[in-house]
Amino acid sequence: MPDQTPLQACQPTLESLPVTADAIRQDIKQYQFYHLGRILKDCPPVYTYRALAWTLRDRLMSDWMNTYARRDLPGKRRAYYMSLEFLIGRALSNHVLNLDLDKTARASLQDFGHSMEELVEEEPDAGLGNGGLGRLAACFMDSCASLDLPVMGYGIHYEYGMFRQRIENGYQKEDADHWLRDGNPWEVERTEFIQRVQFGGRTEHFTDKEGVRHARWVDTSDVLAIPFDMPISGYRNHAVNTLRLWKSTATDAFNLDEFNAGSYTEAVQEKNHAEHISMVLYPNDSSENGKELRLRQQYFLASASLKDALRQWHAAGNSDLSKFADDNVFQMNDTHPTIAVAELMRLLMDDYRLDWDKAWAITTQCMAYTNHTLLPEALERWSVALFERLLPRLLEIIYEINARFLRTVSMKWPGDLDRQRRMSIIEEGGVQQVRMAWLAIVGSFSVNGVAALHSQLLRDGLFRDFVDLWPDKFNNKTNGVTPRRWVAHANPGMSALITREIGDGWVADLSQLEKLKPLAELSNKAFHADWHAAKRANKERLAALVKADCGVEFNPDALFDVQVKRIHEYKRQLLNVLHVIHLYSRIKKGHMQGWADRCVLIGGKAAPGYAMAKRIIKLVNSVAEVVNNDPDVNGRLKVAFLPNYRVSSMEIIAPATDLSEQISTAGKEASGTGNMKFMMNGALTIGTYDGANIEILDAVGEDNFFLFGLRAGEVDALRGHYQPHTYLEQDHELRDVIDLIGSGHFNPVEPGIFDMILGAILSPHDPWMTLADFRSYVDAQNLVSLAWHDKANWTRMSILNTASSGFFSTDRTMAEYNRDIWKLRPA
Ligand code: 26W
Repeated sequence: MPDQTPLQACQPTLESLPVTADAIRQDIKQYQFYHLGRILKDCPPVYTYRALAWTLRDRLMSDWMNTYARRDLPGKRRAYYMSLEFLIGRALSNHVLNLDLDKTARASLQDFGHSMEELVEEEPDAGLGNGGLGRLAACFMDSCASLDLPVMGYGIHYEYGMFRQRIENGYQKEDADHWLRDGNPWEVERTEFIQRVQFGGRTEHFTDKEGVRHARWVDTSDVLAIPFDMPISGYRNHAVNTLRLWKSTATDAFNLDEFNAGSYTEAVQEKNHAEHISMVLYPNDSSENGKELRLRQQYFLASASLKDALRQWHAAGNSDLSKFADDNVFQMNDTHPTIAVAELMRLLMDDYRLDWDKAWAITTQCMAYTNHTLLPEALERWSVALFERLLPRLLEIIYEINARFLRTVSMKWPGDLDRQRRMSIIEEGGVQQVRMAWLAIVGSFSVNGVAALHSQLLRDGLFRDFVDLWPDKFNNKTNGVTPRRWVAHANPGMSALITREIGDGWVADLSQLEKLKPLAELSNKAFHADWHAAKRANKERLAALVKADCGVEFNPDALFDVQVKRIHEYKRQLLNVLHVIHLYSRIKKGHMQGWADRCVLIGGKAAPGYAMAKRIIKLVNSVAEVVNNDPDVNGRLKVAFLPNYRVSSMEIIAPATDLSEQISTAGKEASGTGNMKFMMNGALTIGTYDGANIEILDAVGEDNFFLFGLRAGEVDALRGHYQPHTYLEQDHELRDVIDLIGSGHFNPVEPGIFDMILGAILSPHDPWMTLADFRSYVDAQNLVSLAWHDKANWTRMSILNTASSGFFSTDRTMAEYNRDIWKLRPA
């Protein structure tokens, strides 16, 4: 409820509804009967879920309004988190936790014949994101609310979220995720704040009465952006922030000519076209595909959000635009929304008639950019021709930004044409392209990476020229995850245990987990036993899920070895599979010295167009099929591929994991955040010196972490003379693994299907250098198995991992963004 106008009509502080079990029960009944038209008896659980969701949303409403009433004052500074992705997952239990209503809500459900657990399962995941970047945005929103920071999220109200993954004959199949089919009980549609977004058309330049030159964008095809607000509750602090998601729709003005000519359906088609913009999330998380609709989405988000932020700022009683940057900051989640730089310039100049210098000063004082990847194929570039057609006025502005910027460059480095070419926002060459990362850097006052190594590599590599020019713009903000969802909610058993020992202050201040350190000592037998029992119960819960979804039996006493994340060559699920095959071949040969029984779980989605990633999934499933059914294995090794990995599955997986696989090629994983979820839940990590693994290693100490593999510098140094065959020659265990795949042992009825995988890892051009790390990985895995045998010491290391994970709370991350970039005052 972020606007003053409706609030002024009501009293300054709105009363909240009663939160007794009776009152809640009464409201659920009310919604179920009077609103949904379902009688109590035999009501399908989905309706009871919806009635409960509305009942709880009602309990958030007064805090939601009051949060904005407190903040909606002139001169109050705010941040806006702009992201094409918010991977929220489910909201019900999150709000229940934040409102401290778990016991009450359970008690209120007696009459309905459904348990809380059943109702929770009725909520579809809000899968409005691909992976790490989208989930990070959701964790950030949670922490901002819990810190009572005035931050609003801006995103897209996708009708279809991340596709659902099915496995058929070992292959990934995609189904549409129509998560909004039955409506979304949490959201509030706010048609009073609709914005109009322009596309196409042409620009006109003219001189006003005072003789000043201006531009206007005319003959455009417009679409409307309707905001849907999702409440983001803070942890027990009565703060409720807003995630505002824009849905596209046609303007009401139908094409009347066509209408009158009897072409009703053609006129309606326009509506269809407009609605496409927010129809579906693009399922690529590492390579841009240059699709026009994607650029439309990006501009749609940027334009609607900036107009809305300007509207809010005016509504709060402000008018002097020279103060706009004092009151507003926009954090851009990767380059996806960075057309916002040019759009804010356009709004300030064309709509508010500011001159270039004033508009540029404002823009560059309120834009901030976060980079999430170093992979060159993920760097967004848009063809100038496409820009010209879709956003002609924005292209003009980008050209002007670039011309002025290149003048700065040439003043600093006169005659250095090569540098100018490298730094130009417009890439010349066959097809001219707009480099969105360069636009973001030039237009922002802050540029950050997401882990210490990542930020360093950006400084030394990709962004080097810009660091030479503006060293103070660049900073690091190591990622985190929210401990509310990822520990308090996902791991109630361990949470109760921690609270019993150190009180519940850790939920809002994760650094307090440090207090567990003394309890890790081996002498604390009782605590150790309870810790182990909590983990064991979580493993049973995961084993049930694996049984149900994969048909594979996991023994909760075995080591649970887990890798879940998007499937990508740089993340090296292949290295994991090579190790699994190696374990299998050890069993076949009877080499059982130091053996530990393992259950290996792999899960993740492959981008639908990424053939190699899809083949890797097939390999995992084929290996699983053979290993799980070979009588020689006899249950000592189990392998499963968990279909449709998503936020709600991670809530079961992380608490049950013993060993977290973080095995990317060094220098390629910007940060990783799954690594943090596992650590918080007491898993040990086997990992490369990459991304936030390095900071995890620092925090927990090298004795409690299984480090292996080349460092980023070594990977770089090896490029150009990488010789995978030398590893084969030196390592007969590696040879056995490769031979086993090559022999067709895992694909007797589909000959040749894994040739492309062997071709990739045996190539001297393999950018991920999988074979270079095989030996050191297997050695580290052998140490894992040895460590697993010493149960007491494993539990000690597990406790130490949780106890050392405080730094990885997004509360800390957000506090750093706020201290260094946003500079907001908690309300
Ligand atoms: C344009 C296609 C596209 C879409 C998404 C390219 C790149 C992306 C993202 C940047 C991919 C992503 O999710 N990156 C991940 O961001 C996480 C949060 O910072 C990091 O923890 C991961 O290491 C990083 O891969």
